[in-house]
Amino acid sequence: MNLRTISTQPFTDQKPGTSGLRKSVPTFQQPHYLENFIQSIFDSLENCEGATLVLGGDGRYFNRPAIQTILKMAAANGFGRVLVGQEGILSTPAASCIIRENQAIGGIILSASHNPGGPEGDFGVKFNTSNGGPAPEKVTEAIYERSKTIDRYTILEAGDVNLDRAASFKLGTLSVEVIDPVDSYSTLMESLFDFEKIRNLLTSGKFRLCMDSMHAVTGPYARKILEGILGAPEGTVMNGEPLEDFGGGHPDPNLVYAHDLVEILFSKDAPDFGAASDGDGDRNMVLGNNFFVNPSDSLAVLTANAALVPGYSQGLSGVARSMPTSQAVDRVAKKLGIDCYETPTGWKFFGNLLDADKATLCGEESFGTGSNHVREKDGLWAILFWLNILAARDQSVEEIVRHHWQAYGRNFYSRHDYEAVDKQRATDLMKHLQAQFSQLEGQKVGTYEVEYADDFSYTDPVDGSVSENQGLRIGFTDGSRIIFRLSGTGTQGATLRLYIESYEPDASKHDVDPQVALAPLIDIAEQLAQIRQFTERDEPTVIT
Ligand code: VG1
Ligand code: CO
Repeated sequence: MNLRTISTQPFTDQKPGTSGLRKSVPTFQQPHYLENFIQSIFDSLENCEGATLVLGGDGRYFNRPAIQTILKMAAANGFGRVLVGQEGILSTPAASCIIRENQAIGGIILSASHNPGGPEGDFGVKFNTSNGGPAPEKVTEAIYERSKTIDRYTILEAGDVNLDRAASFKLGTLSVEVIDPVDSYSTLMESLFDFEKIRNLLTSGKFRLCMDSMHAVTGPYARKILEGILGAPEGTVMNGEPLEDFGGGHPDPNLVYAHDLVEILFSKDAPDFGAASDGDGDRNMVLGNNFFVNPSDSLAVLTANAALVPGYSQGLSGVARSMPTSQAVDRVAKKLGIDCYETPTGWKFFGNLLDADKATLCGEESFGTGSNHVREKDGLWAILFWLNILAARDQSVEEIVRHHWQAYGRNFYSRHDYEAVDKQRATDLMKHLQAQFSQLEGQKVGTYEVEYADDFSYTDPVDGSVSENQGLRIGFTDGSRIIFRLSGTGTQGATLRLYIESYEPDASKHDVDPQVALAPLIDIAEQLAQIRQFTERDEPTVIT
């Protein structure tokens, strides 16, 4: 075996963000940059000797060379087996599923999720632990600490492994198994949902579905499950070929970046159901015929209808949502008599709740929903959940959501993103806002009265760990909220996220455009934070 130890110097910027280490491709292509981070992951593991590792990515530019490097490093670091997705493909939820099924020590997922790809785009490395979930903060901290002092890495000198077909190879003492990326995942989906009911719906001739995989990782998954197993007509999945640059788009399923799908669903002869997923397949956007489902509402609807889905018909142990996600699901939890947890942004905070069976369903306002079937949010899972509900209720998406609002009231909700603004100015905005907090409590702002103004801090109810500085929030006495956060996934400057929520029990007012319903709160946000002045922008980049 030709093992080589390469001496290296630390990079100072390998601190993982909300979801892994994300940097531009040229940053990752610097000599030793990827290797340093991978070795830091391996060094922070207790014992990788003989262990199983799962490896794959969303197919973006640099995915394949990175996989070859990681395989050779895994061989040199004593791993026993690496399960790698064919052609280097594994969606984030599928990787989570495979880690759990094979009692792997963890997995490395190569993705910058919704960030654009290509030679000048972004690349990313996420590490998931043996429960299948994103590494918790204590693990990412240990990796970061290691990256600051690393002075060598080990790698096997060997030829590249052929990733194009399912087969097994030896790299030194390491077994490399190239596996079908879809198989285990689709079996898991079949165990949760009523495939027969969904198949009947999709082949009835009365229901049309359109799925946009945005040239990202879910193409092969959606084609096999929706068109293959469930019988949807060929062509149901659009942009189903994973491309290294996602066809030049942002693989971000929202109203702005998934415009092809939005156009189809908001046309005259629109299909009944539209869905899109992101770069690595963990997010979902759901649309009805001329109708947008807000992700926070989606979580609430899934929770309220879970009894219709075989995998959840036994009841839910609890639900969890990230802090900025609307409180729509809280109302459902209350009615069901189950606990509802509020966590910081990022799926890693749901892991303990799921492992301890305190929550069954989880969700984030950023188009992320998932359950205890894996330890990641899961785009196709959410789409199948919706299809199962639609098949069981025989109503349109719009009818289901409107009934939901009638029963629970409507939580008007919107997120405004100001992307790639100047970092210093964004930090100054947050400081300027926070400086007002001590005087805000009890004060009247417009017609609203401030109940609390704070920096969100979370104590994990399972292991007691504390996560501070998770977003500035201003809560009003009527339950409305304004929240400010700086993104932890962007790679250019800073991205400011403003989240706005209000509650309307009166069904006759549920038709109002959220931007109109929330206008007074949006004005207050501007008044308090001087967004225009600090960001030097007249309007947000993306409004959801
Ligand atoms: C964003 C979302 C957050 C999500 C994270 C990772 O983080 O707001 O809800 O968990 O992306 O999702 P931030 O720090 O930019 O707000 V993914 O699909 O990019 O792995
Ligand atoms: Co993602």
